[in-house]
Amino acid sequence: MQGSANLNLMIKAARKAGRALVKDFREVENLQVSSKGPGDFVSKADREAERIIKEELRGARPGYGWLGEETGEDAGEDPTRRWIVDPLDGTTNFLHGLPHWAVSIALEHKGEVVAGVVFDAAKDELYYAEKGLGAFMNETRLRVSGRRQMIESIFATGVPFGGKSTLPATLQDLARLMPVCAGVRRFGSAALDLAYVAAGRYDGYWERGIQPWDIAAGLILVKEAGGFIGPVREDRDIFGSGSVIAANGALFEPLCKIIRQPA
Ligand code: 2AM
Ligand code: CA
Ligand code: CA
Ligand code: CA
Repeated sequence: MQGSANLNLMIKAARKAGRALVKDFREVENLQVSSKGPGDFVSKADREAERIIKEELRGARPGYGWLGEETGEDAGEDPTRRWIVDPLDGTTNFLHGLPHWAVSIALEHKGEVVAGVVFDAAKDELYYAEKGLGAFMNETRLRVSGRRQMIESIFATGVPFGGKSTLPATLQDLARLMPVCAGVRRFGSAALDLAYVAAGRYDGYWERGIQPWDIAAGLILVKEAGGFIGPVREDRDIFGSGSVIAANGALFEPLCKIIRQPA
């Protein structure tokens, strides 16, 4: 795919941060880890990766706004464009030596995500998409799965950690969904969950209690791979409600029906 200059810039930043993270991952015992709240960890690797990405992106596009997990929000001169960045999605996996984590970078224009990159550096899988140009993993065009039956399908979610208030609703979702599908996976990286839906590895994904940087890049991957996305509560938007449902076209409605059922 012949991506825009912005997409190429995002890919360059993701690869650079990914290289630094792979080095840290090999010597994970040396990282200074602190906790931002119950079960919510952050390390030198997260902060250094965000620094690298910010330097690349802001160096090239100084006017764009910024929303990053570790450095927060920062308005730019151009109020219509904003980077949304999670430098390391899956920190808990990373710190446990589990090779399932990613760099996530999205570009928003007038409130809509127009480009996204998710880089699984440990597996050298680079996922990227741009509005209207499709979604890719390395050189391969992505397409959501073609499964049509819930009972043949597997779904991913994130089960809230550390006493988050969304736990009871998620447990209820699981009690309703697990008997009628082929399985539910909980791997611990929202960005990769969405990338896997785009790649047709998972048939769908939903999660409650998430932040824009967890999912911004993954959302455009799913859309550009032909999938559907929406919020859990139909009267709210995805970022505002911090909830998302994503699936292929055939399974989106059946999945929504289960997740949107009132308590
Ligand atoms: P993070 O690694 O960037 O913090 C949604 O499940 C998100 O919650 C994950 O993508 C992850 O993003 C974040 N998260 C933070 N702490 C977590 C934990 N202990 N277990 C699982 N996810 C966690
Ligand atoms: Ca975090
Ligand atoms: Ca995250
Ligand atoms: Ca993170």
